[in-house]
This record gives sequence, structure tokens and C-alpha cells, in this order.
Amino acid sequence: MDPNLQQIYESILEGDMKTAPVQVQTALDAGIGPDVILNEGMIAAMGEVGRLFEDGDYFVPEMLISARAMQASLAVLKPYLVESGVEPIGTVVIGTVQGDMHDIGKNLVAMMLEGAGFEVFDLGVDVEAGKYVSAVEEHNAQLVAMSALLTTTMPKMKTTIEALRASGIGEETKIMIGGAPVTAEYAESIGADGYAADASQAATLAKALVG
Ligand code: B1M
Repeated sequence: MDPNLQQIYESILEGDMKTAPVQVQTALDAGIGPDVILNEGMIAAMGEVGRLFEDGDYFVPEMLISARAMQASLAVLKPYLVESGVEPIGTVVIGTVQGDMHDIGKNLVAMMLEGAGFEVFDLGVDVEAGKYVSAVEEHNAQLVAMSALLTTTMPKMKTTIEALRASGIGEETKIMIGGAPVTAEYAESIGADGYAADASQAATLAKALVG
């Protein structure tokens, strides 16, 4: 691995939120692509954090400080991932479903959607169904994007879709879902219009859904 990427990987793994963003900037200045930094340095480190947690070597506090280093590094990367478009191509309401506090993936998806030219309303984490409904109505959104990282919170995606449709928000408002435990089959089974495995696929799917 490139030494710059290796350093970023290690800083995020150790939760060094001061050094990691500086190293991301150094890597950018060295001409390494933002997508390479993101995938091979930062996301790879978060994968390893998850593995260490599963093995009982990391606990919630370690996960949390790594997540903070990741978020601080993402802030440096954001301008490179998001180029401001002229006219928005559509409006998206995005959030992490009720009961779920994971927001790194959702934030990345929001950035890529912004970069693809969408106006993005980010409802944050732990978003209950009614909040999605109100936000879609308020912003007249064409697309709802939901993220879940826990198998226990995935069913809230179904609850939210039911609430959206029950409130009279019709099929013209498309719904896409994603997050580590989510699959295309699950999306289909709950009546979502699409599933994306990562943030860049999410942007492609969003554009296809709003036509
Ligand atoms: Co949590 N956690 N966590 N955690 N955490 C996981 C998800 C876990 C897999 C770790 C593990 O056991 N290996 C596990 C879930 C197991 C399961 O349900 N199957 C887990 C657990 C168990 C928990 C707690 C229950 C732990 C506890 O308290 N005992 C707890 C739950 C809290 C809650 O939400 N109620 C918890 C807490 C936390 C922290 C708060 C400490 C922290 C989150 C901080 C934050 O987000 N601000 C945290 C972290 C950091 C993780 C891991 C290590 C990393 C997640 C991450 O940010 N990945 C994670 C392990 C792992 O994922 N390997 C883990 C990087 C990110 C870029 O990827 O989010 O997958 P991801 O997003 C991707 C794609 O999934 C996709 O695009 C993104 C970019 O490519 N994507 C979408 C995401 N959303 C999308 C939406 C789309 C489309 C694509 O369309 C709308």
C-alpha cells in the first residue's frame, strides 16, 4: 500500500482525529485520487475497526473514536467529492432509520448525491418514519434515501415505506435504501425502488430513479 494511504489507515484505526485529516490533505497534495484515499485508506480502516470489534479487541469507545477520525477526514475530502452543480437535478431527503446511530455511510451517500447535483436534506440519525413523511411533504422531495447499519434497525425501512405510502405520498416519490446489512432482495421485499451497495452506486441509482 502507498505509505500515505497506510498512514491514513493507521490513524483512523487508532482514532487519531488530529493527524488523520492532515494526512488526507497530504495524500491529496501528493496527487492521490480522493476515491482511492476514501476506499483504500479510510473505508478499509473502518472495516478493520469492525473486525476488531467482532473479535472483542475493540469496544464501543474505540469504534467511536475511529468514527470521529473518519468524520474529521471526510470533512477534508468533501470538497473533492462534491463539486457544486448549477441547477439541482432533484430533491432528496436522507437519513439513518430509527434506532440507528451510524452516520458515516449515510453522510458519504449524502455527499455523493450532492456531487451528482441533488439538493439534499439530511435528517440525521435515528429518524422515525413520521419525520421522513413530514420532510418529503415540506421539501416536495422526489427521492427518499434510507440507511441502516444494524440488522435490528433494517425493519424500520419497511415501517417508513409503509408510513410514506399511507400518508398519500405516491409512487412518483422514489425510495432507495442501503447500508452494510441491506441487500437488493431485501429492498425488493419491502417495496423500495432501489438498493445501492456503496455511495457512488447510490448516486448513479438516484439519477436513474428520478429519470
Ligand atoms: Co456499530 N456496528 N454499533 N458503531 N459499527 C457495526 C455496523 C457492526 C457491523 C460491527 C460489528 O459487529 N462488526 C455491528 C452491527 C451488527 C449487525 O447488526 N449485524 C455494530 C454494532 C453491533 C453496534 C452497536 C450495537 C454496539 C453496541 O453498542 N454494543 C451500537 C449500536 C448503536 C446504534 O446505532 N443504536 C454501535 C455503535 C457504533 C458507534 C456509535 C460506536 C460507531 C458509529 C459512529 C457513527 O457512525 N457516527 C460504530 C461504528 C463506527 C461501526 C463500524 C465499525 C463502522 C461503520 C462505518 O462507518 N463504516 C461497523 C463495522 C463495519 O461496518 N464493518 C459497525 C464505514 C462506512 C463508510 O460504511 O456505513 O457500511 P457503511 O456505508 C457504506 C455502504 O454501506 C453504503 O455506502 C457507504 C459508503 O460506501 N451505504 C449506503 C450506507 N448507507 C447507504 C444508503 C444508501 C446506499 C448505500 O442509499 C440510501
